[in-house]
Amino acid sequence: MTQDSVILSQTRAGVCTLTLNRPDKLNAANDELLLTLTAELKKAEADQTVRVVVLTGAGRGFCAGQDLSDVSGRDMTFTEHLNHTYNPLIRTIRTLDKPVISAVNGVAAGAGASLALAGDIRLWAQSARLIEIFSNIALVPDSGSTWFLPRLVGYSRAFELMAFAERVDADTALKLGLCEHVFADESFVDDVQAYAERLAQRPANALKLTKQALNAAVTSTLDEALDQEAVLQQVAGDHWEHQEGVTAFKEKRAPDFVRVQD
Ligand code: T3D
Repeated sequence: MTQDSVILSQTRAGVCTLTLNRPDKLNAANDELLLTLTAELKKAEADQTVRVVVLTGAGRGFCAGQDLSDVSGRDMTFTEHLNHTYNPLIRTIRTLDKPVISAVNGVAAGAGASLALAGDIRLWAQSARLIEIFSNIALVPDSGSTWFLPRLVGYSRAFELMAFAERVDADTALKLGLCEHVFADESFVDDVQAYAERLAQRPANALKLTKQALNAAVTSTLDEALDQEAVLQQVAGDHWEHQEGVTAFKEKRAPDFVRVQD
């Protein structure tokens, strides 16, 4: 991978940072970017040294959605294109067995907004903004926005944001629950890395199962969620991490979920 790649990948202290790298276009997504990003996520999933994945953008944008200069003369329908590119990407993020942080460094528009929402955790820079911009070009929100946004802000607020393509700034995003933390622009990269490294110290197997349980629970009944928890709790309870957690509690020390191995 070179500095010219559409996705840059760097792993440090268990944190794999994948950077969308088309800064001149605010990281607008072409097929190469979308397919490479999906492949890099799968690589990070398979890499035992990676415990947390961070998605972010190079330059002043996070992702301006579909590259509009790349669509004319396309030999796929919209449906085919979404099924070929965006949908596998969003599914990969949500089913990845490691936490994915959307580190929204700048504007996130259209499918870029969906990408910003798709992370398990969303960290924003103070100057970031999110725009469900699809209606400006008379399209329907896609790449998961119709699923993510109403679950976070409610149906009517989601509809309003989509209908008017309103810009949501970082303070509003925090109030609405579109992000968990807002960091200063100047220290954003370091603050995200520090947060991700903290997350990387947590028990990886338990977080994998927690992600699985939460994703299932969002669309299940309480009964189904209780059953699912009971199954996954057995898997967690049989793992060495659980032993380490209990032993550390009894020995009155901090658990070490990284150094202790299977
Ligand atoms: O399968 C399918 O195709 C359907 C899927 C659809 C998914 C979607 O994402 S639809 C939505 C597509 N995205 C947009 O409509 C956003 C278009 N961009 C904008 O409206 C604005 O750029 C922003 C509001 C995001 C940011 O505005 P601003 O003023 O901060 O920046 P800018 O000056 O507009 O953009 C900077 C450069 O990036 C500029 O290039 P230039 O003039 O300096 O050479 C601009 O053309 C380029 N750029 C920004 N967004 C895109 C883009 N180039 C291509 N495609 C873009 N989406």
